[in-house]
Amino acid sequence: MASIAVVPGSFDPITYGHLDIITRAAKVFDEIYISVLNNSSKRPLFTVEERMELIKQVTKDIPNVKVDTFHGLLVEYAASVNANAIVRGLRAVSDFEYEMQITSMNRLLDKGIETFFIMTNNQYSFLSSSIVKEVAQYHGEISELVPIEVEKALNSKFPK
Ligand code: COD
Repeated sequence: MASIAVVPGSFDPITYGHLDIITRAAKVFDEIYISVLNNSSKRPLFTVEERMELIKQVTKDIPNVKVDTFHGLLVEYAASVNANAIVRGLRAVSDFEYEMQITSMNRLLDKGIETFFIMTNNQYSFLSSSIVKEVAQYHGEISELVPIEVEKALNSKFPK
């Protein structure tokens, strides 16, 4: 049986921290779905389509990656693509509480799915989409935080 994992998230936008987790997960699982949550109650900077397009561009060299979107419950979506695993990244102790909460809820909703955690690369332990957006808004240097495609997209959202 093929091992299929979902890497879910907001990815608003994708950063080198996300990309590191995706690259490492793609070495372990046969197939990876990078799945962007479509949540109408949030006000993201990038549309779902823009976020998916950026993810496609920056993962084009990873053959076993598919880019998708979902709404509603993650476990129901994971079942719909025959995934048997969810992969999440862990940056710091502060992530742990939130991750434990959603993992416990997901296990309550679907006992067949396992969640795997990949510890961040130290280099990216401080990195989040929110922090990148904040720096980009004030035209700070972000080239070490996001791929060039994402940097360009951020610059066009925050013109000088
Ligand atoms: N280093 C390592 N990992 C990182 C880094 C970094 N620098 N930055 C982000 N990550 C990891 C995050 O820890 C996360 O695992 C992943 O990358 C995605 O991060 P985000 O911030 O883009 O996405 P989140 O955390 O907002 O995604 C939340 C979900 C969409 C997964 C969640 O809201 C969800 O499952 N919603 C669906 C509703 C549902 O099923 N609810 C029931 C469970 S409570």
